[in-house]
Amino acid sequence: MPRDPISRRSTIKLLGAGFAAASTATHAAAQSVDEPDAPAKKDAVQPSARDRDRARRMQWWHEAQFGMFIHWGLYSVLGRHEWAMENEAIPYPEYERLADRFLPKPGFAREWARLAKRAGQRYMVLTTKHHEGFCLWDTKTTKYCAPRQAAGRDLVREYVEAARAEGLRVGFYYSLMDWHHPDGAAADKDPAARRRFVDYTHAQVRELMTGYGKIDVLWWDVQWPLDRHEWESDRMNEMVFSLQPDIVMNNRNTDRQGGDFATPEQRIEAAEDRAWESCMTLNSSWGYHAADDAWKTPKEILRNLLQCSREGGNYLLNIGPRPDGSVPEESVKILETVGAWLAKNGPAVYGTDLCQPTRSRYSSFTRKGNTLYMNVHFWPGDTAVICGLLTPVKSARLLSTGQKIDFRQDRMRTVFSGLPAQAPDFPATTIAIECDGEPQQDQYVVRTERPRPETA
Ligand code: JFZ
Repeated sequence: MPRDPISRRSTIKLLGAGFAAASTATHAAAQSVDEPDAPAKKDAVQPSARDRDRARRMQWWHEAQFGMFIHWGLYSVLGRHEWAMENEAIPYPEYERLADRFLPKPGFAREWARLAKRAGQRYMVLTTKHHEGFCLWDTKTTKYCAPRQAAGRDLVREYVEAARAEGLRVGFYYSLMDWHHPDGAAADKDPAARRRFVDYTHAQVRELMTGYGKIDVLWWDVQWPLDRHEWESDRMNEMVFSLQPDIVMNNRNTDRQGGDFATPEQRIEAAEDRAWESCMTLNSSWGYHAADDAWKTPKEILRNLLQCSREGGNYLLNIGPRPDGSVPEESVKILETVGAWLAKNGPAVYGTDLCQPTRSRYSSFTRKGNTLYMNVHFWPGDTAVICGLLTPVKSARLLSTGQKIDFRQDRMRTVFSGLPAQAPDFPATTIAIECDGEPQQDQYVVRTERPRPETA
């Protein structure tokens, strides 16, 4: 069965427009009321006001499509995955001494931001503090932070400035779980410990939300050992929104409920009726892991990006820099390959709508309006075929060169012919197919309606 022809992305946009209109109406109505700020009324409109505002806050994020995740901290010195501290039960004094060797080179953040730009990524999300508890910014809450250790600098500030200099949106990852804080585990059972730990955390988040100008994304992570009520997450989110009215946040501080977007990890899974972002590593670690050679190929990465685009989600792709901030060459190469492809074929990815056609073993489809992008990742040779494309095709061309492509179409098959024997582009070659309406593929017509042989 063809899916709902209205894309989720367009639905989000439509809702956004509707909500914007409703918002204006509510605002006008509120102004005619004597006490527009009366607490009871304000509380009553609060949840829907936040929901209404979501479409506005999320607009840039949907358009951005592709972001850079950066896992970087003391674990980068060890180079054995960001969980090494727990996985190897490294004693605290020994782990803390890693700070002596965490020495970023000048300009590391500009290198990341330029790389993200070349990769076609439009936002960045940096681990301001991972589970290890070491803070990359200048915090008043602890001495266990880069400016007061050997690094001697506010690395978050350098990152924010670098991202802005390249025109990229700025995101902060923040781990609620903290293996270093004395109350980080006791908070679960001991109310006094919890009070201290929650206050510490709220204070850190306030610093991050006040000291660095406009922050575009707050990416919460692991909330162990407390639930959203114990974290006082609703109050924490209100504080964040009061300081950063345009920010978008995931739902990893609210028992995975609510939030602006869902965060399927290491997999692509469209969330129903809400925004989502698939985050993924390039090898199998988030933090620098010197011996992890399980690199994905540029083709795998591009196919993942195309799948996110087709299903209406964002792709947040990770790098794990070394302690000096340098990015492993394998990562650079993959990102540059994908970025070079995007520079020529961007319309097949950015600003796309949900795409109903899926059936092909050599192409990933994406769509914008009535244009179907057939992103051929395993080149079939001089002809390429789509089965059961019901929407009449008006014209076809190679996206990167504009070269016209011959085709013929009937109800069973649309055949693109006269193609080069070898793939003209890598990791995929995109055929832009102009259709007379929103492209729809019937998955079953081929099996049920195709004339069969007269004898078995
Ligand atoms: C967390 C971290 O532990 C990890 O180091 C990394 O930062 C990653 C982005 O987030 O890991 C998780 C969090 C959630 C799940 C799995 C791993 N999950 O819900 O499946």
